[in-house]
Amino acid sequence: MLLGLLLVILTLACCAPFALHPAFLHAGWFPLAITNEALQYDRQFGWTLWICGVLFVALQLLLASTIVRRSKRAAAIPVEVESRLELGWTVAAVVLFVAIALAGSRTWAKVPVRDEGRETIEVYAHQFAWNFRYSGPDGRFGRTTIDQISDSGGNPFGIDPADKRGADDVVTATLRVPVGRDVLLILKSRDVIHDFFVRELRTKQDVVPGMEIPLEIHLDRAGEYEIACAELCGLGHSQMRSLLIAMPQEDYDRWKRGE
Ligand SMILES: [Cu+2]
Repeated sequence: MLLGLLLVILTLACCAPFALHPAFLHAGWFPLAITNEALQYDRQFGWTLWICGVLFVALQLLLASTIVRRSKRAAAIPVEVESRLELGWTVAAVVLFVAIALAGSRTWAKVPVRDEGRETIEVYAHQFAWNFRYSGPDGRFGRTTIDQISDSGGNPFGIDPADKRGADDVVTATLRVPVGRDVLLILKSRDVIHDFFVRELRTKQDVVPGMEIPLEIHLDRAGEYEIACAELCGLGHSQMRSLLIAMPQEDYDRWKRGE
């Protein structure tokens, strides 16, 4: 009897932090979602949380009521295995969780990849900073070499001065992107594994040395958002932050021209 009561109290205590949170019902406990994909991830997260929450409460209450009912009987009753019931809920659980997983992977696969009119920006991570490179008016990136890399000399990418295509490349410590346009980020690391994380995008992407990892984003809302490194990458990891500045296309063009 006491065990049943304890189970009910524990179940309610587990639900209380969610139910009592003032923003719970309208998912206002999340940071702003600034892309369509982010909204879809939130929706998926909400569904998963609700389904698991309702099942959790229902099953705990069922367990508690079974314990209470059995405790009222004087003698122990032998347990009969109802194989059809067992099979039923096992199959139901499998179907439910496979459906949740499929819905999640569909959301993930919907992230668009298009080529035309896309702005490509290189993201170069190193201990413990982010750098960003944009092609200039010629629309092409210049060649880079490791021996040209110089943080103090203002050339963190190692742009080779011998390559004319790189003369107009723009390098910054904050990431500026045009609003309303597809942006392809090419993520690279100079040393160890870092992770590009913007919570408003709901996206984390590892940045692995020796690889060029594409990440496409599309922002419809101007604003400034924090970029954090989400991979423990060394002593200065906590300071490895930058800013994502989403700006209207005209402002972006003007900024790129240096006006
Ligand atoms: Cu890092």
